[in-house]
Amino acid sequence: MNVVTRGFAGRRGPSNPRIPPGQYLETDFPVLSAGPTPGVRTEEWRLDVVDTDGTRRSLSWADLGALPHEDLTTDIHCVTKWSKLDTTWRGVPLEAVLDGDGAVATHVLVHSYGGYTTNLPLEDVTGGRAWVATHYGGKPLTPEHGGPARLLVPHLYFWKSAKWVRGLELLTEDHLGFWEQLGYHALGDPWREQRYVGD
Ligand SMILES: Nc1nc2c(c(=O)[nH]1)N[C@H]1C(S)=C(S)[C@@H](COP(=O)(O)O)O[C@H]1N2
Ligand SMILES: [Mo]
Repeated sequence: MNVVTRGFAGRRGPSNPRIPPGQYLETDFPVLSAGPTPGVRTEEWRLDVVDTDGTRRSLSWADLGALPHEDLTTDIHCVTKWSKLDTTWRGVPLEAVLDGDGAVATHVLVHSYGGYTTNLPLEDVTGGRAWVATHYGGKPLTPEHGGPARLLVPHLYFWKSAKWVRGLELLTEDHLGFWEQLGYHALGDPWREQRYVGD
């Protein structure tokens, strides 16, 4: 029996256990971009992986397509407080993209077309927790949502899921990205409500 009244739910936040603290359920898919949408054609698209010793591999769209893809359904949580449940994606697990690179790395700074960056601990993008996503909802990613390819790290706030991914810089220390330099949390775990530095 559901004994949670409307008033109780209103004071204590959503009763859905899949909604992290302070978040509300969104059914649309809002677009949040800090700048204009860069138009990147797949023919020119590259993903550079730069290891801690400076060695660089550059993947083309065909290279990415040749890697094993996964279909996944997951919830996403934006720091502006919307959460969206059961979003469906197709992408390449980051481990397959790294292909053994980052053996001594602790962090990765993700670079996007347009200049956006975001930092992540390596352990948060390995172990089947991050993808280079090429499809959303069964269709190729639209440009406003990060097409042709974006990072997808659904267990962290969605600003970590860099759209228009361009490069992965492997590091032996944490270098803050775009929002992180402006005071957002270095990790950004929605379940611990790590929105800003000090949370
Ligand atoms: N390159 C890039 N990636 C980005 C952003 C951005 O401004 N530029 N915004 C981030 C933020 S704050 C969020 S909430 C999500 C939004 O993704 P969406 O527009 O597909 O909803 O993308 C993240 N990735
Ligand atoms: Mo966001």
